[in-house]
Amino acid sequence: MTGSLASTRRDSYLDAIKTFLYPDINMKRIITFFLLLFVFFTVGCVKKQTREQADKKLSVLVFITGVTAGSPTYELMAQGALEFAVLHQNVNVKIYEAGFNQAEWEQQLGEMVSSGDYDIVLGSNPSLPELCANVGKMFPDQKFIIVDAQYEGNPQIRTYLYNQYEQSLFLGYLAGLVTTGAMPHANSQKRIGFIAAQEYPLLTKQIVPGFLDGARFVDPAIEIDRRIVGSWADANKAAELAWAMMDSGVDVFTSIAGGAARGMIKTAQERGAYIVSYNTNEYGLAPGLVVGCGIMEQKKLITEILSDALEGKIQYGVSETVGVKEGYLSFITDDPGYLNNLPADIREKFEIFLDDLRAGRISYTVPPL
Ligand code: RBF
Repeated sequence: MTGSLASTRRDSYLDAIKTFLYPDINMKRIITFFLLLFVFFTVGCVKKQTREQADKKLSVLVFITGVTAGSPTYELMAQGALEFAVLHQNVNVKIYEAGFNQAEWEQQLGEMVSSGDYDIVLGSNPSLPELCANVGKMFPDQKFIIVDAQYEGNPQIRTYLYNQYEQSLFLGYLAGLVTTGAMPHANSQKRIGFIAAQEYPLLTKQIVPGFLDGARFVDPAIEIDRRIVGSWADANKAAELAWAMMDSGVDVFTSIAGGAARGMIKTAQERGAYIVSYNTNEYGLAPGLVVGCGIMEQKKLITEILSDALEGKIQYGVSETVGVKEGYLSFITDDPGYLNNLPADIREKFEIFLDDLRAGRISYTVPPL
């Protein structure tokens, strides 16, 4: 009984397999019908997707407020946008360098925008939103997305501000450890140096104060010597300033000076002083002397912004602040320039501070802009 049941079941399986392998004419028609249906459906879906992607075009003007070379924030923005355009055929990117004459920037921006060729203008500079607001009055459909800036309430402008007070805190803390530490070029004075190209609110209210606050977490007696070059390109002037600062006891420098910073590096190499850098990996610029580099995830932010812009997901009129906790500002600890040139005790103290900062265990108030 059980045996005959099993053989009946086996026979029906065999029949099903035979029908599938050698279908009769009706079965063939049915299979062909479903196969064709499947093919039509798939082709339809792919075509719809391609049409949708082709519909989403984005034309971007990257407006460089200065020149790209020598300014990490601009280099990373331009690279990020160009790489995005390589990966997205429907995205068109034009890089425009406005040069160092700030008095001409607004007019240049107006001329570029007047062509009507660009869906968005992308820039990276704290002074840009005001110029965009002025130009935007004449071109009400133009949209502007500016990073490294804070501006709210204008429906044509979106901004993203890096919390540079936080980067200043940890770079200042490292400078404090260096100037008070036992290192070959460190002297007995507790004096750190800051060379800036020009005064502007982000620098004066957050970056320089953050650098000194960070150093004073190490030792409240540390003093800062801060000087202004008056140019983002004049390396000779920066070299002279650095020379005078070393005469007054500075043994560790930082700078926000674009290409002019090369002069400070030259002096540090000639006389022996240390450097900590903002925003990008500069260990190789003066091996043994550049002992710490922060990193700004500008490329990552630019890529995210362009993805959102392509999807039409940018919210205008608002500003967002991104910093250490959000993962947009950090420090490069895995470079030989850091690992080989700082004593282990300094690195240990510094990394504890970094961890504490990331975990919210350091208490500080970011000064308002
Ligand atoms: N940073 C640069 O690296 N290169 C520049 O040429 C440059 N020009 C600037 C011009 C103005 C008017 C302002 C306000 C800032 C400029 N910055 C420049 C600073 C830059 O936008 C940013 O604040 C710093 O790099 C700190 O992240």
